[in-house]
Amino acid sequence: MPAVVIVGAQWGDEGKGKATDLLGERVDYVVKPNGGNNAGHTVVVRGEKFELKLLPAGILSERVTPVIGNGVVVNLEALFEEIATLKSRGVDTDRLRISANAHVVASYHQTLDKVTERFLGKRAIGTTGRGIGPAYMDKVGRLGIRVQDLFDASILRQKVEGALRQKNELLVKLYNRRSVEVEEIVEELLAYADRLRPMVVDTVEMLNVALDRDEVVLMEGGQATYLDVDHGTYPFVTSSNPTAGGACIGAGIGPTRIDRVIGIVKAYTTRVGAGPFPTELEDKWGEYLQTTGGEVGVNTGRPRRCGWYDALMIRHAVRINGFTDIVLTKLDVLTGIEEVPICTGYDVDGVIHDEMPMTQTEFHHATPVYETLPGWSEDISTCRALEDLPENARAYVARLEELAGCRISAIGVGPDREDTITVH
Ligand code: 2SA
Ligand code: GDP
Ligand code: MG
Repeated sequence: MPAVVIVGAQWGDEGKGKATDLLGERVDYVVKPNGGNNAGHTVVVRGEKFELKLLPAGILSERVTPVIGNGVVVNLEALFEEIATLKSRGVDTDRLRISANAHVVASYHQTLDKVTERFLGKRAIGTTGRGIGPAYMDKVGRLGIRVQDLFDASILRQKVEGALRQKNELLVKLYNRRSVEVEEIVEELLAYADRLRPMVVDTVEMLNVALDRDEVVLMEGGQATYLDVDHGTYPFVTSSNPTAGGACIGAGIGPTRIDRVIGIVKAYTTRVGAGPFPTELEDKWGEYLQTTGGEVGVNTGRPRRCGWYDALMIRHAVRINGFTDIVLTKLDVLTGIEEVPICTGYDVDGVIHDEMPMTQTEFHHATPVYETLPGWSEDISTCRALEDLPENARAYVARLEELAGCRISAIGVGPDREDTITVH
């Protein structure tokens, strides 16, 4: 298996971190292709909990080279803070490599993220406030600062000048904020240049040479399919492409080198931030999933909105990403629910849809049509084979597989590395 992609199939927090960590034992490189320190992965290794924000989960596997790809936006303060925290817990972070083409998130990006959200008021996206959107806007608008710019002070100064000319107009005239000085930003960024230098390489060459040697490269998508700026619930999305195609771009690996695309699917649905969510539960069951599943944002501490499994979303995600298989996570959270609903259709103003509707307005107005399966009450956290699962849990998994049109190759039954069923 030369190149493998991991993608979240819903709105994030499906358990991509744990899936990457599990595969980490068999891979040589783990690349983060998109996003920044808006991501949040909780990985539990033999009872010890690690929370990763900017770094790829592969950093926890000793034999893996973790890579921050060109498609990532890097907040340098957050980077060195996370490195220091991991180091203090005995994790070797010296293997980390960063693309020279990755963009930098500067303090003005964070300011802009926060003031824009405030300005939007009721229409706010509910971003993580980490400056991700403004940094990607600058990248596409050709006003971005790249990691390599930190190694040439005069180029850096020119680029910061160019970016701030436009930002200060916005900050002062529209948002009534103070203007940002060029030297302040140049100093802020240059302070990291010497420490950054040894980690920065041509990651595209490094990864493609590794693939030529038959080494295994895993691309670990941040966020998820329905937060994708093209395929997600726009405008309630992040500003990158967390889908499988985006992984190729963000890592510089061609699609022909990929032979496995793994979709990470939670056994129910969650979302942080604003935006439509047809199966959202605002009753005791929503609270039940939130509490039992420990559904709280890793980065921002926001409670995640919770709802039942939505089969239309997953089938569509299988298509967008070309999943070869699915890892189903958090099945254990459904234990004890007498009847488990699965959304198999949407009622949009009296019209029944059995596939994702074409327009956002229809999605906003969708009322879920449920099919209900009998639940199970047995503790499944110690199950390690499909045969160990109670019959009703097996039937639930089989129905999800059928509705998705894609094989389920592993099932999560608890947060620890070991709490996994591999399906043969
Ligand atoms: P942004 O900050 O511009 O990327 O926000 C835009 C939308 O994308 C959502 N988003 C996320 N959704 C789920 N998990 C994410 N990571 C953290 C976690 C989130 C946290 O793993 O828990 O700590 O709150 C993540 N990152 C971005 C965001 O909620 C907006 O809807
Ligand atoms: P990511 O952003 O996709 O990596 O997911 P997060 O780490 O933000 O959220 C997933 C949460 O579920 C984490 O707290 C994991 O430790 C936990 N988790 C992952 N898989 C399982 C599972 O199968 N069962 C349970 N109970 N928890 C899990
Ligand atoms: Mg997360």
